[in-house]
Amino acid sequence: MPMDFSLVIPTYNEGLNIKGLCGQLIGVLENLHCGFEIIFVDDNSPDGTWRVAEALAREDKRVRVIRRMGKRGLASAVVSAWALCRGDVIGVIDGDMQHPAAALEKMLNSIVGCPAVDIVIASRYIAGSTVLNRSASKAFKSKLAVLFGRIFIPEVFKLTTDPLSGYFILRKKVVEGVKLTPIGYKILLEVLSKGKYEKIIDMPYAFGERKNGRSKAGLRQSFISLVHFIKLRRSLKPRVIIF
Ligand SMILES: Nc1nc2c(ncn2[C@@H]2O[C@H](COP(=O)(O)OP(=O)(O)O)[C@@H](O)[C@H]2O)c(=O)[nH]1
Ligand SMILES: [Mg+2]
Repeated sequence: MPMDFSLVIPTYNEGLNIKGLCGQLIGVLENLHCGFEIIFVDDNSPDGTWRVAEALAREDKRVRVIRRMGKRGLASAVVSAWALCRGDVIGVIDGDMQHPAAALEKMLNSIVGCPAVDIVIASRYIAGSTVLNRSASKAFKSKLAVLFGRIFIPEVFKLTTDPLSGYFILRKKVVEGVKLTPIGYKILLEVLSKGKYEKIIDMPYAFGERKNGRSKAGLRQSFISLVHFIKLRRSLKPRVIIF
């Protein structure tokens, strides 16, 4: 596959998950015969995830680690890692194994084989996708976020079936020279609002269960998402409201 791919994995207390995930990713990416790098960006996790990542990086030169000191935030971690990516296609995947490594094959094939495509989003909400055992409270919070998103930034929410997805790839030029200033979790919204792109594809996949550890997405994150929607509303062109 003629391209270089950089995949970023944001982590916070994922020490028990990343070895298995990294092995799976390397297996999938080696089969695609593309150049690749896997970049862990860890916010100095108390469980020492960065230490596990550094051991993986010592074993394989294609694995890199960024350890951020004194900073927290999924989306800001991803933005700081993307700035250091060498690939012409970049991406993001969670570090808890909810996002199957195998889905990358189709995602990468559809960007490489089609020059018009700039972003490929793994979507939980199209035909062919499955969502495993999501708790009622998570499902409710997600529905609420979609509702608020549709109210505040409808032009962004109609671009894809899963604007809150945390698993996607894009051509680096989409965000090159673009100032991304996300807060909270929803990095894709920032890309869709500010990036330079033409075609987006949604890809079905099997959204799984977290392997080990706990989710960090609590009520606080829901509130931060709401503030993010409002910030994006202000940065986008005003909507014309006709009475
Ligand atoms: N670097 C970094 N990663 C984070 C932070 N918060 C969450 N993550 C990672 O982002 C991914 C998604 O977080 P998770 O807690 O699973 O959210 P959920 O899937 O919405 O429940 C996981 O790999 C987390 O370890 C953070 O503050 N900094
Ligand atoms: Mg998760």
